[in-house]
Amino acid sequence: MADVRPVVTAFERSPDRGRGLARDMRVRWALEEVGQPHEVRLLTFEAMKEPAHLARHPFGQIPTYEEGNLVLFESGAIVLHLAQRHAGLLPDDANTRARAIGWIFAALNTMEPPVVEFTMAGLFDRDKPWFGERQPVLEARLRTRLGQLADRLGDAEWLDGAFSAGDLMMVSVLLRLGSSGVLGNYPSLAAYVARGEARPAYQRAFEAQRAVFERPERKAASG
Ligand code: GTB
Repeated sequence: MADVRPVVTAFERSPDRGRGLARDMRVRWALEEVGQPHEVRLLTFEAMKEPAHLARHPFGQIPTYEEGNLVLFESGAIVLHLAQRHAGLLPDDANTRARAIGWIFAALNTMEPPVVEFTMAGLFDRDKPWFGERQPVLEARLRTRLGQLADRLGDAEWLDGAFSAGDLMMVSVLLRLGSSGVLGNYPSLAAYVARGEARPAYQRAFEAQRAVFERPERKAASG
């Protein structure tokens, strides 16, 4: 790739307080896996809604990715782009490669919605009159998918042979369940997530985003 480093956008102050749960983390992780040096542009919530950022991201969100003339939004598209441009995140064999891409979509399209619905309700809807009835429904839907995923993973290390962008995305999605305790009933999935977190590339990406939260100027600003 050219000398100019690609630029990723991330929260200036992530609501997750440095726990690596925002979606820039999966892009940072992919960049570390493929060994691509990069810059991170930190944005306030206000800046995310300004024209300069809306030109990059029609929904005013993070992450975005800039590489020369290319501007991308959607974490899945960015990770897939990186996996296709660099060695290390997709297998060479065409069919295995197609299946790994399938796992990226499964992570984003089949697993992430029930994970997000369940965790968001737990965070923001506890005071709602319908919470007591709704949350068990969301949890049951989530558990159905987790059980199916655990069945498929079995005692394998990764979802389909060697670690791929599909695993990177699946682990990123499951990480959001961390504090809920739900994964406690799925030891093979908990171990799968732990294997992902133990990868040196994940660790480097995690430390980089945590360093943003730990910055002295951020601490001064938040009192
Ligand atoms: N489908 C898009 C993608 O995959 O890139 C979704 C992007 C997205 O949801 N971005 C969020 C955002 O910009 C940040 S990651 N939100 C601001 C806005 O919409 O105005 C979601 C997120 C936020 C916070 C936590 N957390 O605190 O734990 C976790 C995840």
